[in-house]
Parts: sequence; C-alpha cells; structure tokens
Amino acid sequence: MEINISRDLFDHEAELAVANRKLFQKMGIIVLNLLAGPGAGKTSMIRSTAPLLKQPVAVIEGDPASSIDTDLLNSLGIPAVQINTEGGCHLEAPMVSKALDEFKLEPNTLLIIENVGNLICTAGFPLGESIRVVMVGVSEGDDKPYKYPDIFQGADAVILNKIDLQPYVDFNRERFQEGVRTLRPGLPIFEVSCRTGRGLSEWSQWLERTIISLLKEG
Ligand SMILES: Nc1nc2c(ncn2[C@@H]2O[C@H](COP(=O)(O)OP(=O)(O)O)[C@@H](O)[C@H]2O)c(=O)[nH]1
Ligand SMILES: [Mg+2]
Ligand SMILES: [Zn+2]
Repeated sequence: MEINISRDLFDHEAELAVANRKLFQKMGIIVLNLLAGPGAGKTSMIRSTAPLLKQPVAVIEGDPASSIDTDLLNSLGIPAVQINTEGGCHLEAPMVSKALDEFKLEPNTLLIIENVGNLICTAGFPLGESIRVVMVGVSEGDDKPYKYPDIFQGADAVILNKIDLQPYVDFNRERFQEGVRTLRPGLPIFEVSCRTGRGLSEWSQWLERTIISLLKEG
C-alpha cells in the first residue's frame, strides 16, 4: 500500500483548520493570517493599519522566541498574545485556538495572526483564517512570486512594502506584478510604505470592505 504522507498531513491540517473556523464563527470574529519573510514589515503594518480600521483589532504573534512584537503592540494599546514556537518555523491551528484563551474578544473583532517569518511551510498550515495576506518588502527582491509560488497561490491579497526604499534597491515592480499575476490573475497588490504611510489607506479600505462582506456572510 502506498502511503501519501503529504496528502494525509494536508487532510489532517485541513480538519484542524475547519475546527478553528467554526470557533471563530461562534465568536463572531474575522481572522487574517499574515504571511511574510522575517523583517518584511508585518508588525509595522499591523501597527499602522489598526488605527485606520473601524473594527477592533487584536493580534496573535508567532515567533520562535521572544515577546518583542507583543510587548510593542500591547504598549500601543493593541491587545496582543505571544506564541513562541521554540524553533518551530510555522504556526499550527491548535496553537491559535489555545492562544485565544488568553483574550476576551468582542464580536466583529479583526484578529490578525502574525505568522512566523517564513515564505515556505506557513502556506501549508491553514489556521482557519478567512483572509490570507502575503507581504514582501522591496529589499527582499522582485523574484519572490517565482521562487515561492505556493504562498502566493493561496493569498487573498499581496502587500508590497517598503516602497520608499525602491530607489535604493534593484526591485522591478513590473517583474514582481507579472509573477503574481501569472499565478493568480486579479489578485490585489497593495504597494505601501509603513514608514511614510503611502498606500495604507487603499489597503485598509480594501481590508475593511472585506471584513464587512465576511461579517455579512456570517
Ligand atoms: N524603510 C522602511 N522600513 C520599514 C518599512 N516597514 C518596516 N520597516 C522596517 O523593517 C524592519 C522590520 O520591520 P518589522 O515590522 O519588525 O518586520 P516583521 O519582522 O515582518 O514583523 C524594522 O526596522 C522596520 O522599521 C517601510 O515601509 N519602509
Ligand atoms: Mg514582527
Ligand atoms: Zn514550518
């Protein structure tokens, strides 16, 4: 008998994600899984986006170690809970449901999960989210959609961050956009700078519209 490990793992992860999805629905919250390499600007984006949204925002931070991002967000009044994976390179659905015990979230909250900085296996571990966003900084290079297609395939939107640095790095926006478009025609790409604030209103308006339509769906 042939054992297909990757398919069995995929089925198992999908079941765990469905359980989370049901829990989120029961709580009346919308969950966004934020995927990017280390240093792309995930925490900066959460920090800049939260004040632009009408909905309350809470955050689960996934990192191999430390509570640096959680401490920062809590100090800014954005409730955050830390998951330390102790070297693990992605979050898994049960870690998220367990972390929820640490919060008291009101209905209509947007829960942002800042996943471990990693463009590879985070794509294969759904957390029950209804919005999945992939973020890349221009300093990481324009080849990311070509090298890491899986993560872009599963996204609902792409954020291209650090656009203020474009004059200083060899980043070809057309090449990046073409790579994303080839994988997923029509996928929204938001060019932003968390440093200057450029593009953040377009991104947050899209996010707000998406949250409202998901809340209506129930
Ligand atoms: N120039 C520039 N730097 C940025 C921008 N966004 C984030 N950074 C910097 O990039 C570094 C990593 O940001 P952080 O939000 O911690 O990334 P994370 O590891 O993905 O959460 C920090 O030094 C940020 O100040 C941006 O839009 N432009
Ligand atoms: Mg971070
Ligand atoms: Zn991993």
